Amino acid sequence: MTENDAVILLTGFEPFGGELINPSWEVARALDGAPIAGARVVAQLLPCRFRAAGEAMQRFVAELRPVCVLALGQASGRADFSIERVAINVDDARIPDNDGAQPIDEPVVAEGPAGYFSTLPIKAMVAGLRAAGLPASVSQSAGTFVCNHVFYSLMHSLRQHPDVRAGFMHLPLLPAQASRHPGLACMPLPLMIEGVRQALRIAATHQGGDAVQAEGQIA
Ligand code: PCA
Repeated sequence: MTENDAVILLTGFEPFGGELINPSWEVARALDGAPIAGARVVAQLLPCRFRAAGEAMQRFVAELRPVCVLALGQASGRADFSIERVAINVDDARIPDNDGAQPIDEPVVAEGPAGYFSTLPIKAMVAGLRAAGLPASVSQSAGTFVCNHVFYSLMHSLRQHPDVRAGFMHLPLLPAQASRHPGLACMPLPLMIEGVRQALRIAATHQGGDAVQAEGQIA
């Protein structure tokens, strides 16, 4: 691996909402520098602050010119690798971010489209993870907090570059976190790292259109 290798940008968040750790950053930093499909993973930390995180994501994309981007976030209560389908143009915060900001029904990007779809092969990623014995699903909503804001900012900054595959994956809590929230699902860190490594490999190498398999939900 050299400095000239193609870059896969992998982001994680700082802790928020009273947590002391965020699995998304623990996974991202563990994979920093990893070779995947001839490219090199570059991990970057995002603040859990609406404005700063969106701006940081746009800066990382502009500076690193990645061939593929996967943003990771924590989703308390989710039980598996949760691959997001769509980012929507709204901030609606149930709790304040780490800056104390709590936007309600504000657009991520004024005059931006209502939403952007992930450009990752999300169903091939779900299928590949399951085939490797790892639990995964397509998620129809990344929420309306900082993760969705970053996901939307990412897709907006790449709207003229459809060749760059980009998207978002939520992760469960780590066991130490779940020990303080009885009943919530969790996953050990080594398994998370392995799943994200496999997901990145599929994201970077999958040929053609996405896999065709039903991963929808009935309301
Ligand atoms: N999860 C939050 C923001 C940061 C994170 O890891 C979310 O789902 O919006």
